[in-house]
Amino acid sequence: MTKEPDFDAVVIGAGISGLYQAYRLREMGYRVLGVEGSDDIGGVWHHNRYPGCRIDSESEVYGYFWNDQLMQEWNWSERFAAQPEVLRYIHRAAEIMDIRKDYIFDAKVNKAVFDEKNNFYTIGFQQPYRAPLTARFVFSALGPLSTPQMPNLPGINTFKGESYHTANWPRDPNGFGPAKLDFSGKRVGVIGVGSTGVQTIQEMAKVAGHLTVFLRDPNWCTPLGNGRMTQERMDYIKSNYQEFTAKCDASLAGFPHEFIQKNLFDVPKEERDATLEELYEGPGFSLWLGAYQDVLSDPDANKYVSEFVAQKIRERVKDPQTAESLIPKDHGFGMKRVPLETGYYEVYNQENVSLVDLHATSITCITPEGIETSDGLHELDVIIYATGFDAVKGSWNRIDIRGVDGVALKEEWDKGLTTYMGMQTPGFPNFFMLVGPQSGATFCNIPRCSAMAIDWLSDMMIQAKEAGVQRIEPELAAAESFTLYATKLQGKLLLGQTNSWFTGVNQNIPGRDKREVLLFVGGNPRFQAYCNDVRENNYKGYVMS
Ligand code: N01
Repeated sequence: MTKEPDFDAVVIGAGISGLYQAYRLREMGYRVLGVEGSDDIGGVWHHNRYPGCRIDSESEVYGYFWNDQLMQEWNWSERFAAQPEVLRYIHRAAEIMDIRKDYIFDAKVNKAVFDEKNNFYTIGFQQPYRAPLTARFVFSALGPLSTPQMPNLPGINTFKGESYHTANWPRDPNGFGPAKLDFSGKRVGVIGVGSTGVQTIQEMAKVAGHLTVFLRDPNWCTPLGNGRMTQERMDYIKSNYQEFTAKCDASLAGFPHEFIQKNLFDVPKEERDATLEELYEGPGFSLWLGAYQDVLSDPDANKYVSEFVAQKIRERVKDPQTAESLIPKDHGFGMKRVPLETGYYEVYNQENVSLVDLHATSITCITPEGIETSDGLHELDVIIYATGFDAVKGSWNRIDIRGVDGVALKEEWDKGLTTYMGMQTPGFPNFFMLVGPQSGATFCNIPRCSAMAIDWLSDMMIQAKEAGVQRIEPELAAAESFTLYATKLQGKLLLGQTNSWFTGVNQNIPGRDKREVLLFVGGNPRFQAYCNDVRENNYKGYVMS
């Protein structure tokens, strides 16, 4: 005699993906419960409230394309929306889906154990007052960039001033944005120059008495091209959503940029330089995802574009030594996520800003007074850690997830990551990942690509419901074949040969010094084609019972 679970499905996470997945399951007639560790919806947009936080995607393509009502009623105020507006958008979407009532909050999952006899998971919570519950299917929408990572520095807890990690920024208790903290006149230090650090530095330079940027490996940053969204533009977008959707779907990473279908050196120098100039000034990822088709795969083409951007940095930063410190030496353009900026390089020309090149002098420790490097102490009132995340696998690794025979997911992944379309790992029946390792949505405009993955999973769940399926699991051979495909595709791009969160390397986490295939970088069209082929062939590679 088997037991019935408390719920047909549990969705972990109330970010953009989790909310939509919970909504789809409920609309399909599943008894679903959403569980969220935090006190409200919004995921990364709820937590990342640092000053300057905004999307690097064009506002109109960052959203729930499937929700016509929302698409028609929402008016973005900027071409690249700031965090409070994005969070407001998510709140409005939740209202339209009427999804809050299906969630519990302050419910941080710390355990999910598969019960083979009953084909369900027992889910435990960090909060001792929350009793464990059971669910047939688990949809984990944990987010690939949602577990903040502090640096491994001695004395980090001794600092007597204010310190913040950007992903745990204090909130405005009465609004959607950051708490109103006053940095004026203060000595502020920022560690980290990824997308977050760049956005933070730009804002801090405007208000701090003195800003010191602690820079290890610089990134190739290009202009964001932000501006007010005009009503005419918004009207145009609303009447042409289909066109925008189609353009994103056909692109590598779900953005409205397309690679030029020519190799860089096949174009005369004058023309190619003019094109690069135009793309550099273009909005968003114009240069990263819209340049010549071989820039991210051919070392010479990549070198040419890298030199082009290096020259821009030299032109924009007055002090030649500072400019050289800001030019990446360890990777070419586009091999890591390109941060988008607005006046970032000019910040280093300001009197109140100084740069500490950690290749010349390294941080030895944090003291009560500030940050000490091998050159001496930098006295500070505030330290901002823009030091990123335990990316992609991190949020899953923090939950004790057990599959068949009590095997731990983390241990399986430590041996080598194998997934079927980034949605499941063999040996963990009924446990699905949204925007997880090797998912096409992770190297993509996440709202758009995660919705596609959720729609795909939902089709499978409709069929499973009709057939009374209680157990869904990928075959090992199918998962190995998919992972091999993802590995081959990563091998074709130069970013596969670079250490970054894309490839799972994190200097702050012991043992994370080897590259792995964490993302599906073959592009959204290839990923969709793969998933559709599986669906059209009666979910080949799956065992359902
Ligand atoms: O994190 P990161 P992030 N000493 O890992 C430095 C998304 N995002 O939060 O490179 C000194 O990129 C580290 O230095 P190094 C976006 O996908 C999106 O900026 O290891 N430095 C690096 O500079 C992005 O890619 C938006 O040498 C230390 C930085 O910290 C992803 O989030 C906006 C250090 C970490 O950079 C992650 O971005 C913002 C140490 N001990 C972010 N430890 C949107 O627009 C770490 N660093 C949607």
